[in-house]
Amino acid sequence: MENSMMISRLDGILPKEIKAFWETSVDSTNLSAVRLAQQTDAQMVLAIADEQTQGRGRRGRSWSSPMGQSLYMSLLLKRPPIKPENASMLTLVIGLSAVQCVRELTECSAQIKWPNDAVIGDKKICGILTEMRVDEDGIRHVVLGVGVNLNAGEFPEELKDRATSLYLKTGKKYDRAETAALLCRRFLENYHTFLKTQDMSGLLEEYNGALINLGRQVKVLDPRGEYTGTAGGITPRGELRVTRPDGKEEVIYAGEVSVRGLYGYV
Ligand code: BTX
Repeated sequence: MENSMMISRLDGILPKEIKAFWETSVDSTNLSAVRLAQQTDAQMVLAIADEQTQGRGRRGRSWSSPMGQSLYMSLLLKRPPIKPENASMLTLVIGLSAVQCVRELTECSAQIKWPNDAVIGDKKICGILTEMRVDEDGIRHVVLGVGVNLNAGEFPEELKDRATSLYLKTGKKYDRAETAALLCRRFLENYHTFLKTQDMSGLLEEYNGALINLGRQVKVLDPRGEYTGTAGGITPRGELRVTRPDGKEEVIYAGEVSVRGLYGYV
């Protein structure tokens, strides 16, 4: 069922090249975006829902998405002019956009945990799930799913240690439509910069400036063997530079490995 009151709140604040749908309850907005994209010729489709019953994280994990509390949105790009091998960097582009959005809304010093979580302090404020479908003509679509914890007053026991919301941080409530529109505006600006080179060169400085891992000790969860090192910034291809204790520099690619702080999540 469509939430027409909320969709009207996006009028005039959402970039006009994006066609938006706002539903009450869906399984996952990453899935509903794919369904809704078939109903429109628009090249960019935004699916938002008040609630997700099967909100998804990466690698089969779930994303807590209770009714009306936070922003659950997916931006689908149809046939983006991007080579499939460059598409994973869009995760970093939307991650940067989410951090910019949170900073503008709250003046909180939100940071990026490479590759794409937004954190405040050592707690996750936002998660991103990028999915792509490719066919013989290249990328058919990319779906950039973003969950931003806006007005949640508490989290389930198992998330309390690592999750926070803007409300818990600032004591203020945030408008989901305004947040979605601002995030989309920041994404489009960054996306245009990205398209010029199809890599992170134009966004490198800003991304590295927002990176919580920079200069910190990290544990690299490489399936071929874990190791610790010191994180540098990202490369123009969006890989993280990590220097091992013996001085050897590795560049790590998000699809293969993840990083943790030595004493916790960041
Ligand atoms: P992730 O795999 O990095 O994070 C998932 C993990 O984060 C979970 O296992 C849990 O520990 C923790 N977690 C779950 N819910 C929350 C929450 N609300 N806040 C903080 N931590 C949480 C991150 O995956 C990708 C999440 C993308 C979510 C968006 S929402 C719109 C779109 N639709 C959809 O199904 N997913 C995306």
